[in-house]
Amino acid sequence: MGNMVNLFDYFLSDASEAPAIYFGDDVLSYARLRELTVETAKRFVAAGLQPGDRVGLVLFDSPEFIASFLAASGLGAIAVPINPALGARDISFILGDCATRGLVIESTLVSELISSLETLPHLQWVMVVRAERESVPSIRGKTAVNFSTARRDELPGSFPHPVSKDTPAFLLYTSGSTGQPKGAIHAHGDIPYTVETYCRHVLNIKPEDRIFSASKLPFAYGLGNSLSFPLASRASVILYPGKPTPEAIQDIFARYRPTVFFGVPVVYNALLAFHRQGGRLDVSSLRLCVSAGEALPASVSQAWMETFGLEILDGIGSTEMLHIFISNRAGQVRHGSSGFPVPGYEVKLIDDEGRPVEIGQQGHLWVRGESAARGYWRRPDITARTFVQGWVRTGDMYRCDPQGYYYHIGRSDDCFKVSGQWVSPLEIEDVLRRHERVQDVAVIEGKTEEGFSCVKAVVVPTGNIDPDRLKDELLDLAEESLPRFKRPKIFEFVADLPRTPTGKVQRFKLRQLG
Ligand code: 3UK
Repeated sequence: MGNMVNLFDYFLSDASEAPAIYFGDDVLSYARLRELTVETAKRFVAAGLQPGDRVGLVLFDSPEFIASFLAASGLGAIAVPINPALGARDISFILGDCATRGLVIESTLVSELISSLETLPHLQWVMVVRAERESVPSIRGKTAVNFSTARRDELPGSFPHPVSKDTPAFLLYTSGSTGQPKGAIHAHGDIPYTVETYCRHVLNIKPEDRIFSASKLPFAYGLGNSLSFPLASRASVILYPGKPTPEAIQDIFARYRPTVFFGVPVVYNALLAFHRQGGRLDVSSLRLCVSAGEALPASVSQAWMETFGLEILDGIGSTEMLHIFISNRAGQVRHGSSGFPVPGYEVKLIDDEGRPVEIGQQGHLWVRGESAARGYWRRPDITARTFVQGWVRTGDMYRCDPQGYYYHIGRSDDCFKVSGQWVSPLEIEDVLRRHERVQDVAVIEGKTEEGFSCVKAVVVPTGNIDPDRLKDELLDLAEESLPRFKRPKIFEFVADLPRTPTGKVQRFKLRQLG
């Protein structure tokens, strides 16, 4: 124990006047962030938070999020960031699942949660952030206080709490593509490991960098982008509490002039559409763009390059691995590929029987590296299925070309066979997306009238279209570029595709709709 720095010291020991956070009109220096974090820890002490206790954070991207996260770590407690866009049911499921003792929550979100909070037996106190004056609602059986005026007690003499690299520090809940949320357990050593690997070898962030992530802090991707990487590099981060629409991102680019931008593929696609329709996006401050969360279509990557003269570094990461472990590198981008393994991570592609596949063949992607979660919170069953002999099973199908570049084929459960041959939704989606009236598309397994498997395309068209005509044109496009078994037999036109809060298409939902 104690052979490793607590995350509080890792980030805040060197508290200078350099800017750490841009938030609206505020600029917080490292010294100010340390102060805010210490004050937050004192509030947690007064509320009775003990080492090992869980504390839920239902907060927008803000200085209070970072201060609460690092204050919990400083006290040896376990922070549980929760996406504030989730509904009351999901939020209270998570708070109940890991039996949080305390909760820090936005004032605009607390009222609709009161009745479900009252049913949580382990919850003792709630701190409300950004509450107007003293107006904090009462919650039966709980102590509810205003964060800014909450009582503070002295820090324990042992602050920051001594830890090892394996001491749990935070839980990140993920539902994957299906099922109930499960909490990946991450320890104090995991964040520093992502900083020494992906951040150092791929991003190479300098103190002069200003970072902006359209993906939010409660997700592993956003947590790395907006907390771990800028703060460990003594750079600065721009925090935006609202929805990252193209208009909002345009304003942020113009006002704060970020040098590094992180997004998911749908965000890049929306920014390109916005720019085409005359919205002026000033990217002149950017030196690096990163995409993760789902495969970045080659067409989007190419269009971004042509429009803005900037590469997008696509890379695959996961909640279980905490951040990106296969990535493209600046100057060596292959459109449509996730790149090659990041130093510090080992990957393998294996067939259904666990044997390594030949170069060029697709296989199940497994990964190994020291930022891997220690398991799922109190779920020995699914922990044993995902974490196997030091390896993490990603659930993704990949192939590796002779140059060592990895290509995402799809989720293991998104792939299907037509006429006995494997079909990847992504390849077909890429072809259909070339049509100018296709705004979005997802390919799933359909059934012919005879009950044979076939390709079904669920299409979101742009504007008013004649469905029969669009269908014919899409079939022409498919004929030009795809072998017969990969051409869609069934088309469905819809207004929207179901997506996870992180922007991944939920193909399983489309399959269930039939
Ligand atoms: C998929 C990708 C193709 C893949 C994440 C960066 O997305 C993140 O974590 P999640 O736990 O999802 C993990 C799954 O998402 N995926 C992610 N990136 C890519 N597929 N190309 C990509 N570039 O199925 C993976 O198994 O939500 C991303 C950093 C941290 C993260 N947690």
